[in-house]
Amino acid sequence: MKKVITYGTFDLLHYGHVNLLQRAKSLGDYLIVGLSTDEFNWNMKHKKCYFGYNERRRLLEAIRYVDLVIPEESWEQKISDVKEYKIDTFVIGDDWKGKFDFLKDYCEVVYLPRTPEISTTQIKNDLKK
Ligand code: C2G
Repeated sequence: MKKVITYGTFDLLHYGHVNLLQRAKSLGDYLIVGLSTDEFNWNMKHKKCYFGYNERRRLLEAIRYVDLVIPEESWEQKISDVKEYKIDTFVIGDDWKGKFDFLKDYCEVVYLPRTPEISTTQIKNDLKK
C-alpha cells in the first residue's frame, strides 16, 4: 500500500484544497492529512482560523480522498510522521516549493501546482465587500 501525506490548515475548505487532496490521493492508495491545530496556526503560522480544529477535521474526514487526519502541532514533526506512518510520498502545493526538500532523505517529495484564483484569504476579503 502506497501511503501519501500532506499538511495544511484547510480553513474555509474550498475547491483548491479539494483539488490538492484529490491529486495527492492519486499518487498512492492511502492519504494522511496533517491538519494544523488552532495553536499551531495562531502561534507559528499567524493564521486565525474561522473554523476550529474539530470542525476543520470533520470537513476533511468527509472528503472521499482523505483516509486519516492527524494533528499538525509543529514544523518539526514531518520526519517523525513519515517514519511512524511509513510514508512513501510527501505532497504539498508549489507555494512551498523547495521548503521541504529535506524530506527527500525519507520519502518522495512532490510539489503540485496550486489551483489559481482561490484562497481562504481571497474568500474572506471578497466577503468584506
Ligand atoms: N492549495 C492549493 N490551491 C489553492 C489553495 C491551497 O493547491 N488555491 C493547497 C496548498 O498549497 C496546500 C493545501 O492546499 O498544499 C492546504 O493549503 P493551506 O490550508 O493554505 O495550508 P498551508 O497554510 O500552506 O499549510 O506544514 C505545512 C503547512 O501546514 C501548510
